[in-house]
Amino acid sequence: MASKISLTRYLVEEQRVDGSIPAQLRLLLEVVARSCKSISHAVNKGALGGVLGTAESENIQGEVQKKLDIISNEVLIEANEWGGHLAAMASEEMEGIYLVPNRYPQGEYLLLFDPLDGSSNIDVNVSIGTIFSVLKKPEGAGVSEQDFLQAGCKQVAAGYCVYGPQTTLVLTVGSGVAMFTLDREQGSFVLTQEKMRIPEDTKEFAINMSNMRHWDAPVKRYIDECLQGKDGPRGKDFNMRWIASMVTDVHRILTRGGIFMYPWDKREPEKPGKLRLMYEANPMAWLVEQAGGAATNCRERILDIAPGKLHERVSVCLGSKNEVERVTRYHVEG
Ligand code: P6P
Repeated sequence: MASKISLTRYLVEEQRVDGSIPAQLRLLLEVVARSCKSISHAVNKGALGGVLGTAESENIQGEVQKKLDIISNEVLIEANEWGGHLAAMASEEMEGIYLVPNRYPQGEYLLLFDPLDGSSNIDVNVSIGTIFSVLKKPEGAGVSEQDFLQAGCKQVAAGYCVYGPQTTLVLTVGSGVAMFTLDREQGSFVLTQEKMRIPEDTKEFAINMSNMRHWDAPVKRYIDECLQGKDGPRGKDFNMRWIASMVTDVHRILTRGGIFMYPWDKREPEKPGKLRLMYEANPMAWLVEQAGGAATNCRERILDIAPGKLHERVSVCLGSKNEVERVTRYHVEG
């Protein structure tokens, strides 16, 4: 039986291949992975751990926070602040950036995360997850929110961890996408798939259909054509999935293909979309592109978008390349 390759061994061997994982970045990724193990443990306890339900607070997004949102955020902050690999962190759950306290050494990386994506699914035992993105801190003394405002193509690492039937960590440092499954007996993440690939075509779309009446015309056209099935212009039947946890919908797409869409709609026309650019769309877009897929805001490549604000939102269309290109074409054609 082939020996199990741990996350640590994978990162060390990748570093030997192309030097894409300097020691400090490897340390950061291993600390994030350990944090995900802790969050998985808390999530798996559920009602037995007294961690379900809402906290008496809202986040910067104006969303009621779940107890596990706050617990997950604290786990990531506490695990990463002392190691000397980070200068600061940013989270969906915090309004401003979190500077590494002066009592700890300052590092050269910036870590951004959605500590627990899909929180509305926590209390009903549906898969949720952590999404993270790593940037290099620009040269110069100190660190500010401005230093975080880098396009997604500047990421040096990105990944997520799904807390589902298995706890699965998916990661890229720019040389493909690798998947690790938590071996609870050993307490370590074990490599279970390398070079994940998204098929260029698909018969499966993921979108919240209840918003149909609010969509822009190109989105309505694309979904309507899918719904017409093999007798329609697409000449094939489509299936639909919507888990309402981006991390889980994206994991399905990385595993078997598909297209995920959360487009702009008329409900809040001043917002470009619901999902956040810096710590949801950017990491997922890089993972998808590294697996041979595509990711746009329905018009332009997500990874090219120059961010203006830390918590800015974006319209998202990602997954199987040929489907994303069709949706983007419909928007550009008008
Ligand atoms: P809706 C979860 O709250 C999230 O940010 C994503 O993980 C998910 O794809 C989306 O929102 C679900 O939104 O409007 O369908 O509940």
